[in-house]
Amino acid sequence: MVQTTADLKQLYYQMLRIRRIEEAIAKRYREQQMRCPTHLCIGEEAIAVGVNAHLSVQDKIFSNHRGHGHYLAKGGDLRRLLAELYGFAEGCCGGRGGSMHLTDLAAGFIASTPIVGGTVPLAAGYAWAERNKKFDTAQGFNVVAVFFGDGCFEEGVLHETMNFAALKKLPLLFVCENNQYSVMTRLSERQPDREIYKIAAAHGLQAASGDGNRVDEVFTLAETAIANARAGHGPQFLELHTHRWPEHCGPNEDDELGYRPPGELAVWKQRCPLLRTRQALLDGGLINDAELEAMENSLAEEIEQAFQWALQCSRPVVSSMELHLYA
Ligand SMILES: Cc1ncc(C[n+]2csc(CCOP(=O)(O)OP(=O)(O)O)c2C)c(N)n1
Ligand SMILES: [Mg+2]
Repeated sequence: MVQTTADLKQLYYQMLRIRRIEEAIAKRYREQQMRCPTHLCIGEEAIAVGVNAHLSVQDKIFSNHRGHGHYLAKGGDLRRLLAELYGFAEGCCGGRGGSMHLTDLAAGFIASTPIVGGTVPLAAGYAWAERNKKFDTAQGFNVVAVFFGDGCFEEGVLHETMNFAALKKLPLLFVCENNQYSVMTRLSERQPDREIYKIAAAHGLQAASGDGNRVDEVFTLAETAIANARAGHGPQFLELHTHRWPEHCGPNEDDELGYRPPGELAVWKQRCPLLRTRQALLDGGLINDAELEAMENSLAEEIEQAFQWALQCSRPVVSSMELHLYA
């Protein structure tokens, strides 16, 4: 449970930070200097923030194509994220990966990849290594979390990995961001009418579902799941309901394409995770306008400085072309 006002404010600040960074990326993306496909997480910030609030640097996470929020919430370096989007050598992946290949080992963000389901077995391998370490009764296991979408639930490798994780009692948290869509195809057109988390439970995982747009709910569900994994109770699964606001890939909105039922996006915008938390803070007299403005100002400055840093970086040199290749 979110215990203190300071905690709730911190969760709000982290969500706001991701939102403002994603908006700034969207704005600059239109200048056509970032030449990599970019999937924004606007509307889905509460999941990254609520889960990562319980993970230390010793705990590791893996992510997918929509990974900026996960990277930032885990403490990944903003400047190196931006440099990566521009393809510069100082980027977190040396400018070779772009938006969908992020890493920040110092923060415990191991990797994201664009192959749907690609990082799921990698996360299990990491969790298996943690499971095989000597158990520290005071601290428990280091936990590994892997973030993926509802579309990934249709990948065989996810089900094989859930089976393996249950068998080996891995300290692994599966986080399914169910935003109802795989690109432009609704869940109801792709999967029979059944709940994702119940299928995970059938694989032998401890599984729960909740409102992924309520950061306090995500925080509480993740707290229990991560404590269970840490204590050696085996793999955990969270299905969190949410919605992506922008187009699947790129900086724009695409509601005019008509793949969502009319009005659906507007309903989800009313369920904005930031709006709800800000209202709760204001209603409780826990924050005032001056504090909210100070948050906005400090973020605007941080983001501007990070872009300035990233924009003076340099292209990878040709002689480095064959480095980091494995064949
Ligand atoms: C194995 C594989 N199949 C197809 C794709 C193309 N693809 C990229 S993202 C995506 C949709 C993924 O949907 P979901 O997992 O729900 O994540 P979301 O984009 O909704 O966050 C697809 C099909 C891919 N990258 N990898
Ligand atoms: Mg989806």
